[in-house]
Amino acid sequence: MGADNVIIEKNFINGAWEEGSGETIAVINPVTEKPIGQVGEASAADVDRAVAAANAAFPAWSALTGAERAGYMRKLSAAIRAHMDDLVALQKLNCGKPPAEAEADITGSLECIDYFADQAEALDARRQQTIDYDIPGMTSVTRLEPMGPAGFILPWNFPMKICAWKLGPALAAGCTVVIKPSEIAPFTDTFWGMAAQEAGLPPGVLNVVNGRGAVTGAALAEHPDLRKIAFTGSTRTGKAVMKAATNGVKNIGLELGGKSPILVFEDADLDLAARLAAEGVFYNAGQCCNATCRLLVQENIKDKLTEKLLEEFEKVVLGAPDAPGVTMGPLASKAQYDKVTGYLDIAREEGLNCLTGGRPAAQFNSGYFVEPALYTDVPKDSRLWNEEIFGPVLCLRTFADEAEAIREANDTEYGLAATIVTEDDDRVARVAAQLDAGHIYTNTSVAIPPQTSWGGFKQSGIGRELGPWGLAGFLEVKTVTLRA
Ligand code: TXE
Repeated sequence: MGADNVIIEKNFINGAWEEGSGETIAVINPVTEKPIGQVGEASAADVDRAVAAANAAFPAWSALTGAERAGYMRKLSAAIRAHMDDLVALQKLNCGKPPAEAEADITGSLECIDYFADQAEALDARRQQTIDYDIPGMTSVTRLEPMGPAGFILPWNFPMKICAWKLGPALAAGCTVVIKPSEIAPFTDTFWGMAAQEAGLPPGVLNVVNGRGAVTGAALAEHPDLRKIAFTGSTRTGKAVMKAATNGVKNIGLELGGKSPILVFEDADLDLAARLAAEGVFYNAGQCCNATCRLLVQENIKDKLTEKLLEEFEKVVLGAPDAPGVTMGPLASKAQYDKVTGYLDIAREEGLNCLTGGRPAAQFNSGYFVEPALYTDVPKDSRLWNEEIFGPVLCLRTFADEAEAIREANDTEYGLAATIVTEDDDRVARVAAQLDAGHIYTNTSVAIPPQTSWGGFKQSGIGRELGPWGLAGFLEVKTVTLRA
């Protein structure tokens, strides 16, 4: 593996690399629109063997102490560190991310594995705890046990980091895993197999199966011998995965779409507000589940904020990852480009008020580039206001007062994140308490430290990743009640 012109990725099953027995899938560079490599698709039979390997490795892996597993996990992150340059290069090539964004996906995954290595060590002390109650003749202790072999179905927007959000807690808890990377961005996630080899992980603890969702993903989601499926992707596919996971009554973690509001109140620092709204929808070309794509502004500051926003839009430099001064890359795939430009067409049909952008970028000979767009006074029933676009598209509406701001922010089937911009701490407390979202940011950018929680209300998902909640997502609670 490496950032060569033609990359051929295999599947990593039971500690060995093998060709997939399914079709060959081309992987495309979103800047050139040309293939940069291929993966051999894992068939249902290949998935079967990967799941069998994860099951065979489970008893010994789960019997290790947390500290022993932490030792392996630190070697895993050392392997990533040792290949940092290659991984950043792959990320740029496969996802079109500018250098800082490409690097952030890799360093974010390292930080997450290191954090959960600490959690694995800490788990030894709290694996068994006495329950505090007073019933004569009875006493109880709880034991935390690993759930069992787990399957991950992964997206393409932050491939390594989102895998680490699942892999860290799973390995820390004592679970073995089968990873299915996105077929759009499979290279850096296939690297986990190489990292496992370098870290000396026992065969079968970490397996990687490449392929399309309908083939490899579906085989994993419905496999009866997995105990958990952790999925990040669209709400539509999440529902299909949830249905498939009823086979074997698997535990599920779903991190799905978002349509996250940013609420700017009249007392806000408007330079900060404009920067946060723009940054939150420009990062990764808007392909973030927590993109600040629904801007709610108090009506008396709308004009001033719009002026400042336009200045932020003018600063954007679109281009290939290594072109000078680039701040925004292309969309990751043809499918995503078609989806986003489709919404720009819908905006024209709906007659939306477009202040800038709203069309594909004309200055490139190839690549999935889209000019960032700002729409104002977007009607409440507009599809652009209600549906996840996953591109650099910012929609703005105004509100009269705090109650209306909260009502409008919550008026969505999603509930992943929300941002509040105000200088009033009492307002922060009041509004944060009433917003239906899994992570609320106030006067800050939408970073996701591994110590915090990640996951959504409503149709943004089920369960929480990261922090102690992420670890709990891979643990079963067993209570042992004894005669005292
Ligand atoms: O997602 P899918 P896509 C959203 C975003 C984006 C849209 C579509 O709005 O525009 O989803 O992206 C696998 N059984 N997000 O089509 O289909 C697939 O192979 C099992 C939000 O890429 O959800 C891939 O590995 N697996 C998001 C994974 O599911 C299946 C990140 C995600 O693909 C499957 C990405 C099936 N039937 C997209 N069908 C976020 N929350 O950050 C597909 N897959």
